[in-house]
Amino acid sequence: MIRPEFDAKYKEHLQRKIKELKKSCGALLVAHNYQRDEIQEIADIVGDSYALARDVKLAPEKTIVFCGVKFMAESAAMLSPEKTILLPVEEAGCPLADMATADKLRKKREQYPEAAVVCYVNSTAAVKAESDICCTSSNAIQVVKSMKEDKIIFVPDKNLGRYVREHVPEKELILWDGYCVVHMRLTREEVITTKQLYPGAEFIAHPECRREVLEEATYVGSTAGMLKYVGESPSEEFIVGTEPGIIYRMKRNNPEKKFYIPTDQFICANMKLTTLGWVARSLEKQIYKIEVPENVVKKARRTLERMIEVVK
Ligand code: CIZ
Ligand code: SF4
Repeated sequence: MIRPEFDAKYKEHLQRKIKELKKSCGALLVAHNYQRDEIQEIADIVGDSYALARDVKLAPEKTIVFCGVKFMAESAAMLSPEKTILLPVEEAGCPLADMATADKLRKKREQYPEAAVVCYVNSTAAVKAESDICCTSSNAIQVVKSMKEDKIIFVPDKNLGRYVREHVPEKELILWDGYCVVHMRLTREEVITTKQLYPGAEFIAHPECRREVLEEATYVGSTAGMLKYVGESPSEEFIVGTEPGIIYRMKRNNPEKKFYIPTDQFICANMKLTTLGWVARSLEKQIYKIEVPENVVKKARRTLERMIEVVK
């Protein structure tokens, strides 16, 4: 790092400024598990997209600064229509979510009229509006099992879909050809080499990873699941198969344990677009307000609420 003293001072300056701005406008700052460490340090709540949407709904604050990517802020906005949800960087999207469109999904439905549509939370509001129920990586298996239909169109992540299919063999899953551009990068070879370098470490992975990678894991789950697992497992060392932002909380909760990443190519550029400077700007200017068209909100909210009813 160039000029580390300047960076440390500047970081503190921005964090102080954000705290003051937050206080003066009564805002709540929430951050996804993949956000930068310095954002997680000052966030009021850190979690996965589902926990954040739920906590935003329960919070008394009327203004929420959502440090994450757009589909997450949209879900929070749809579940809390009375609140103002600000996304600090307008361009913070998710390439996986953009791999499915409402139009293409409607066509797929026509092809399989007897099938139900389960959409992963990593999808646009428009795709959620065309789906029957939503799911997250923590509850995808439970949601698919709960459906009365035998045939399920699972959109948009094929890796998570394949993982669910293996756990729910009684259903026929039609997979969408979408994937997370970050999790797809990790190869089995990289995992095997990292395991050889750290023979005492357990490998844990996110279901958005390739199947060959998941086969190497002792635990497969969402970021919330992984956090719980590393706390409960007797292992002292872990190779973490997901975006390394999660390691901030893993370390904080388990200071005596060690965490390794199996590739240096595992950064989600969209998640990392949000910096302290952009958060301060978001609070100062009250931007960017997330607004989902009313006709989309009605149907998409129902899709989210159905998931909440199934998993509660
Ligand atoms: O649902 C989320 O927050 C995502 C994208 C990942 C996870 O597994 O928590
Ligand atoms: Fe989207 Fe993958 Fe980034 Fe998550 S890690 S926001 S799925 S691109």
